[in-house]
Amino acid sequence: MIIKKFTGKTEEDAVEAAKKDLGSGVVIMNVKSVKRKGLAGLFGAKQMEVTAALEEENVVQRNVQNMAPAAKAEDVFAAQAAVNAMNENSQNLEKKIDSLQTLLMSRFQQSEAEIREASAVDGAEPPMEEAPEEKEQTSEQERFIRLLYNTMLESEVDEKYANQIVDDFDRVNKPDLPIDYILSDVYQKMILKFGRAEGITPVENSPRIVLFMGPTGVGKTTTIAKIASHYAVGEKKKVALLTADTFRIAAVEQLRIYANILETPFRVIYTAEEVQEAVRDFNDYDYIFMDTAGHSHQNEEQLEHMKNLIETVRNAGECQTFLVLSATTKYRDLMRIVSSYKEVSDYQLIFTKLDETTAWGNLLNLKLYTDTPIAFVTYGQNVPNDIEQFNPQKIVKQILSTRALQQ
Ligand SMILES: Nc1nc2c(ncn2[C@@H]2O[C@H](COP(=O)(O)OP(=O)(O)OP(=O)(O)O)[C@@H](O)[C@H]2O)c(=O)[nH]1
Ligand SMILES: [Mg+2]
Repeated sequence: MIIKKFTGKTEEDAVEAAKKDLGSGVVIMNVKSVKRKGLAGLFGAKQMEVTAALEEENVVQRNVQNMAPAAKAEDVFAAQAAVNAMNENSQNLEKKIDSLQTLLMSRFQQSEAEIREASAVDGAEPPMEEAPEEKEQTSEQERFIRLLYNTMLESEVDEKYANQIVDDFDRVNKPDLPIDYILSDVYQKMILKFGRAEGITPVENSPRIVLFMGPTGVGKTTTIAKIASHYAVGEKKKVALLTADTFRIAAVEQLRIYANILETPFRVIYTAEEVQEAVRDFNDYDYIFMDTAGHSHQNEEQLEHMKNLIETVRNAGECQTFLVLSATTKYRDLMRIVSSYKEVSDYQLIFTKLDETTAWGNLLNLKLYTDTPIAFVTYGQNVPNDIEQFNPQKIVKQILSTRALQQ
């Protein structure tokens, strides 16, 4: 894998530079605003920096195109190792996972000691004692990969995906590969699997309409309040709040209270005409956030209603749709929920209540099951603070260091 940083005046410029250098298969792993180097930086000029990665397969493909078939496996590995060794940014990334490594290594050493103790009690030979060095190494790697695999399962990564990650790794495995390389490789692969969501993007000369849908009680209204507060207070944008949740009076009041606090206009929407009217009336606003009624994925009538509403809103203006899911929901139920939205194309995911679970693997499961990126996560009831843009690095660290391991 190649990991490199690129800078530009805007995020688009930096992404463009990454694509120019690494090709269109590049995946953007991180975006941040940085001070410019040199004198420009002193005067506060900022620029955007993106961290871009190119999957191993792509690197490998580029490097082996002209190699003789017999030499491929070894040479591919050598080429890849060289790329990794030369890549300073890759080393920086590895530094970041130092703490994770320490945690996993101590767990690994502990389980190795347990194996030795058990064999001593049995009076059996310690495993692999007579084996050649290479075999011992291979075995240590296998045990480490199994530890990573079990850790993923503890975080409730679905077996199918945990196997995929481990199998991906096995394809490039080599007997003398150090286990910190294995960890860094698995970590990077998982980050790439998460990809990167578009998030909420502004529209020029018309409002960005953002519609939130999802099951009951997952935190849709609370999440809207957090996001609306970010734009209205943090970014001083013109924000309007709408709700189509007319099923419960309390639901209307909940959003009205937030609208009052944020001093933004608020409207209850009953019909398609009212959607169009609202979009016309708030035409000079930056963002229109729209709440909807939570519903069971088993209620066909409500789902039909939701699909019609989305179509109306999409026809009325520049709409982005977010499906809000709770991380505390079982994976099986999450699969059923997203299946019920299969006719709604082109949405992004928000996961709430990360503070109430250690089943972070569900986020990876859902991303892979739906091929839909995660844009935001929320981790508490506090408005506006308990929300952040989805950060794959952070969640992968959590997946690979379950609470069970930290105890
Ligand atoms: N622990 C935790 N609680 C949350 C989070 N987000 C929302 N909640 C709580 O979940 C409950 C439901 O939140 P709402 O925002 O009303 O959920 P909703 O999806 O709008 O619910 P309906 O409109 O009834 O479908 C409230 O008690 C929120 O405070 C979160 O990230 N963590
Ligand atoms: Mg609600």
